[in-house]
Amino acid sequence: MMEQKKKENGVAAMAVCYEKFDPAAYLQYNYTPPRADFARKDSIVPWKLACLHRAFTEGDVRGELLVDVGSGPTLYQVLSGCEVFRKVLLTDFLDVNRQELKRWLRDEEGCNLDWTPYLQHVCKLEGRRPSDWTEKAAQLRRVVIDVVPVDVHCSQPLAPDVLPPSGADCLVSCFCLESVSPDLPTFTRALGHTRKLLRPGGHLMLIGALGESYYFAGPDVRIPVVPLDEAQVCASLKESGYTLIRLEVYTLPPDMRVGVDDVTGVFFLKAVNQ
Ligand code: U87
Repeated sequence: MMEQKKKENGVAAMAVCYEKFDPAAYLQYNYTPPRADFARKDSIVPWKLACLHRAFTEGDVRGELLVDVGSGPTLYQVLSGCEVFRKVLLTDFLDVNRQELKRWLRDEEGCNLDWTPYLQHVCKLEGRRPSDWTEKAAQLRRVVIDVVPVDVHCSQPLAPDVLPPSGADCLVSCFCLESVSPDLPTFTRALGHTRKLLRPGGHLMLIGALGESYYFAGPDVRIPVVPLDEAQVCASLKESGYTLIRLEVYTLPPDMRVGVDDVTGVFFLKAVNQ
């Protein structure tokens, strides 16, 4: 009983931290240079985009529906997947983030980040001309079917009738589970909840922070994070019922440590629900 209460308190405290999440500041901190410097191969964003490109084009990932868990205000994580899946569902806990995504999808004024260099970079990875980026933008706008609420701490993270009964064919989730979990058991449980969204044999692409204890989601918005190492990520994955295909680790060069968090590395993993 006491343990149950402590769990609930930790999760409730995280939700309170997220009330002040500032999408514009967040995008500025993490999605502009040096973290998103497309001229550098050792910048974080190009590394993430290369991992996702490879994972979606190896030939083993297919189906109809891709779900992105905890999209935040960002689109980079579905730029490769939107060429493989006919339907993409974006999700986030916060309305401010869902609104940011909807503004871009409807091609409205007031977007807090220009995704053009991202679209151009992924076109290059796909062997297309950077000028094909407008076609990729159109493709993304065509395939995104909706932007809906999600809560990874619920045993059913999405509303009951959002997904077909068989589940999604593939999940992608970037920097979400560790950034919303007060401790390792909560992270593992959240990972287990995501698996219920995925059909048997479906793939999970998970990106996350290593060694991080906090990040800023606005000038005075300090969000605590559960610090993870590779061994813990692998153990949580196994405990949640996933089978690991590949784990890659990126170590932050000193100049990528820009004071918006204390991340030391980033992991990318591809796993399968079987
Ligand atoms: C991204 N996916 O930027 N259930 O990749 C579900 C919830 C819940 C909940 C809150 C984390 C920030 C990571 C997007 C957004 C990810 N957001 C939502 C950040 C931390 C390392 C680092 C970061 C980003 C919440 C880029 C880089 C680095 C946010 C999302 C977490 N420091 N989702 N119960 N509660 N959320 O609204 O949108 O999770 Cl390079 Cl290194």
